[in-house]
Amino acid sequence: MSHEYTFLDADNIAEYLRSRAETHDHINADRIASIREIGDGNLNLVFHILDEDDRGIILKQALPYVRMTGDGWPMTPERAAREADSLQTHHALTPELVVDVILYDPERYILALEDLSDHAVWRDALNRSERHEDVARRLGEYVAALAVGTSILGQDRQLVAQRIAETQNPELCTITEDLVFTEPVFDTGRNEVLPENAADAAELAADPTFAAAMAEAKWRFMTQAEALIHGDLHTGSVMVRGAEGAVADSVKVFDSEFAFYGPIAFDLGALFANYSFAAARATALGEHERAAWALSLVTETWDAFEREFLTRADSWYETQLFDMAFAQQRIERIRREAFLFAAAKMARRIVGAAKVRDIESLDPELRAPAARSVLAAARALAASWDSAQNIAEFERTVGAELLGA
Ligand code: SR1
Ligand code: MG
Repeated sequence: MSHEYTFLDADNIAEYLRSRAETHDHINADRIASIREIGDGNLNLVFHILDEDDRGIILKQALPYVRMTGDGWPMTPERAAREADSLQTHHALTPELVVDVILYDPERYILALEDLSDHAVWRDALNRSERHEDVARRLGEYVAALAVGTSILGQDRQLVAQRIAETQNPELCTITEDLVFTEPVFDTGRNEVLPENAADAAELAADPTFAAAMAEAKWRFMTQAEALIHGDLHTGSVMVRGAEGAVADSVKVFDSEFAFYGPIAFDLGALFANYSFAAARATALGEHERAAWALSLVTETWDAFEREFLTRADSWYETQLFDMAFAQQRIERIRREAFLFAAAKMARRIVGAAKVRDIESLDPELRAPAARSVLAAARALAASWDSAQNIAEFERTVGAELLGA
């Protein structure tokens, strides 16, 4: 495959920074002290650069293929433009909760981002059995800010129509449609599980209730252009800073290259699924109190989302037909859909191509039962999402499978 732009590497980064005036207040390109490639996601190159005065910057570059698999899986680098646009839009709505974009270079698909190296990726912290409090609440408020601030609830419909057109992201959405909804049911050759979980994966794929739920989830994902959502809001897309066991003193969302106008509940479902992985891991490690804490994050995020959404409903764009009763109805539908999307997200990370370290880094004798419990929880949610009456039902349904004896 031929690539028409130069990839960043340790030998050309100083020259790149010198050529980009926007970065000069953040780093001295003539006094670089270190360059580290820190990308651990599935798609991109990511570098952390420090100068001799300890000032830092992040450079992130989209490759024209999926990094996870190499150039056998081409992928548009235009996703970097989607990421820059969504980060800037979301940052304007909740500046304290979204990483700051210093520059976007559309010719080389490079984002320069504020240095968050004093933060930890939340998934990594969770996997070290650390607790950072109040992160889940802030993420609920973040989702509500996007839900109102980028939709017809908070903006003029002409502007929203224009934004829907500008933020189309079909190639990245197709990844989600395939990996998250279709492939857990219909393996195209990318699925993989431990031999001990082969029967669990087969039962999932043969479960007609699960398949019908995935059809419903995929349809809603593809048709409900509600708000400019993050699109991949797992615990690896969140950075936290602060002492273990204490309230986080900073929370930053990043990595929104999957952003598009989609269902508000998709971001909530992603968070709920990832809290569930943390709970399954804690149970596997015998950390039962921590497992219950991880699952309780679902209610913490939901309550904050609901509170913030309803607060914003008081003064949103149209309050005649879209009154408080309407807002309450939306809330109920979003809650149910979040259960549905969580079911999809839980199953895909167990059987599908891109997995999570919460489960993968467990020893096989712990991993197989943990994976089995997550699949059982996904199936239970898929069977009950449409009749769930309150958020406590998530913890009850999923807890029955994940929290063990
Ligand atoms: C080919 S990309 C695989 C996955 O990585 C991202 O984090 C998304 O979740 C995507 O589905
Ligand atoms: Mg990502």
